[in-house]
Amino acid sequence: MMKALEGIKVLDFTHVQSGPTCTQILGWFGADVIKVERPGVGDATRKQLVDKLGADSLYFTMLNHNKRSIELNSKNETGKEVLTRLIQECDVLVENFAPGALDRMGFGWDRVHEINPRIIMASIKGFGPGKYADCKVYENVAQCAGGSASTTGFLDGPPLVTGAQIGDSGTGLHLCLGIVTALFQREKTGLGQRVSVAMQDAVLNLARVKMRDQQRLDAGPLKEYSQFGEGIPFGEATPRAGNDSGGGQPGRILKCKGWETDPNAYTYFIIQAAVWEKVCDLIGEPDWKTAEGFATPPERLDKLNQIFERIETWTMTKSKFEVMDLCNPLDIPVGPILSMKEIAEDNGLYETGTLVKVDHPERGEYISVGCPIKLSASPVEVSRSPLLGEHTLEILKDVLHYDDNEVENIVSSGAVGEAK
Ligand code: CAO
Repeated sequence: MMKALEGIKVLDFTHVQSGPTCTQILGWFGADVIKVERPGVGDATRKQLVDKLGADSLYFTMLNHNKRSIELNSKNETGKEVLTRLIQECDVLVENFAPGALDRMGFGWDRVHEINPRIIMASIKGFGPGKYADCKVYENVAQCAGGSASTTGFLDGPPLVTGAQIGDSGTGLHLCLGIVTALFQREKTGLGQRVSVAMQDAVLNLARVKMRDQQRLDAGPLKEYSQFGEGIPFGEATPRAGNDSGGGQPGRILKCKGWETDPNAYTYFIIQAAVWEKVCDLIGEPDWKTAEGFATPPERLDKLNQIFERIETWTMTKSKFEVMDLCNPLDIPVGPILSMKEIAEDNGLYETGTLVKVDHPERGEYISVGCPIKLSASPVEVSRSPLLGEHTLEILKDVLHYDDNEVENIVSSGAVGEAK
């Protein structure tokens, strides 16, 4: 079956996590993603967090499926010529170098646009224009600068970063949307354009509800935060909300049977107004359905600790899966806290392609996360990440149409390392 982005060629000048997540999605949707890597070195993640000596790390393999790799020194004169030819051939250039690196290479936007006016050039930087524009930025820096860390964690503890890579993968997703939107616009104008996403901006976009709460503070305390029920005054900024729900429906993480020994024997439990009566019956507090101070959502806001403590005495008698089985038929929203081990063992996720098993020549079979976006007419087949320079010759010949003589000259110039 045809793939949505079939025929689109991507010059993938990305490294580490933020850029590679973006180009990996483009590859899953059918684009021909050509990853350009420094000869002999490649993407730094190939050799980071190594678990199998000599093999590309899971860090690299899980971020670089469905790509081809060419080794190319973009600072070598012949390498620059090859890169120019790649820019001519490709529809999209994606990069997440440090600010200014591409200009120093001689391939800033003006030059790239001049070489190929149809190309879309997509960039990730840590910050947008302004006083921090020149900073190099990694995941946790973005989580802090985008407002996520200051609003994550418990009120009496320090700011916390989250395990979900909202700075890197979150920004990659934003960039991906920008690229396909620019491709769509190119259909009408025939012209490429620049797409830029700053990691700070992407995190802030994902933390949008916390900016909502910042402004609501002017109108008084945030009553759905447990802090309100505990009588703790609010300060000037959106506070950390522990495990309180970010929406209008109060929720908490509650202990389940086995919590004393299992760090993940917990459930998330939401007391949605629409199912309050069912919650009361389930936990054995039928009087709360009509009792003064409990019957309506606003009345309950200053009693959330009492209410959730009572619900927890019930959840502690059940496993997190029993809680799910009992609450789901009643439409009470709950969610077991699943460990990565439990997720890795969930057959249903393999059936949908959300988890996949991939074979790799250096490391054997490993589990990867497949494409979370499902298109009914563009099925995703996850293929393994390329070895460093695995497709150098193939790309020089088949994509860039160099003849054998020219390829020999390019190889002997040192521009592509030891071509494979
Ligand atoms: N041939 C020759 N040189 C190459 C090359 C190639 N194929 N690929 C990269 N290089 C060079 C670059 O041109 C750069 O050289 P200069 O410093 O002389 O300009 C050099 O390699 C290093 O590139 P870099 O500065 O991007 O890499 P770094 O490891 O020092 O920094 C990072 C990494 C991620 C902090 C930085 O790239 C950055 O801030 N990127 C934008 C934000 C981002 O994406 N962060 C997410 C990272 S994941 O947490």
